[in-house]
Amino acid sequence: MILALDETDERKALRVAENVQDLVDAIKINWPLVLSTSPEMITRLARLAPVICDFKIADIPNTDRLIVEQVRKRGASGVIVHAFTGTDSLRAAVDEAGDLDVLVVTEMSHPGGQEYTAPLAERFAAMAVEAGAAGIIAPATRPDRIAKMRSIVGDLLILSPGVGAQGGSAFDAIAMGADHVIVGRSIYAAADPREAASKLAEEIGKLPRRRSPLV
Ligand code: OMP
Repeated sequence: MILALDETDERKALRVAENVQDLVDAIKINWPLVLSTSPEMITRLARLAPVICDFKIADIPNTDRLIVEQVRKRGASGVIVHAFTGTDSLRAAVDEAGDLDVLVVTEMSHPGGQEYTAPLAERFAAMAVEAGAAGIIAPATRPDRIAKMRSIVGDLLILSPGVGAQGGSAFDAIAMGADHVIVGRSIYAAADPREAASKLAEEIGKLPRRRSPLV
């Protein structure tokens, strides 16, 4: 399980991260928390758990490369990148990544994800394999699509957001082939984040583990 820490109050964010660090495989940080605090938050969280920078990088190859370089220098373990910018941009990100896991967005989990990302998701998944990415992001809100993506990416990691607040189920996502679920509001906005994370861990624990934890 990966915590999506989109909490914008710095103290609350750190409190949640400290409370659940032993229950999660990684912490994902996105623009809301980076912009409400500072990029230093990446390094601070990396002392608690592996950090994935969800910057959904989508630019020309040189800019992608420069962003990935900064993410790596901050001590992150993974970075999320879009594929729609093309093979050259994706390759630039992977080439710069070194030990950093590049995770490629395929089909997005929200309803709008069906408009533009879903029709191209299979190509994005194939691009991730060809570019040498570590894994992909596929929607827990449409678990059948996780199974489809698994058939394309083989042993690559599949991280699956959309659990809880967006209506997806952690159990179904893992059962359909995800390695990790990404969970935000259902944990950090819960009255008791640790209890919420424990319940999810228990739910996932009922399934055989596909592989060892991220990083
Ligand atoms: P909750 O809906 O609060 O659990 O948060 C989900 C997290 O996953 C957020 O940080 C989203 O930005 C992220 N996410 C999606 O929800 N859908 C996607 O298709 C892709 C992502 C992502 O790349 O992590």
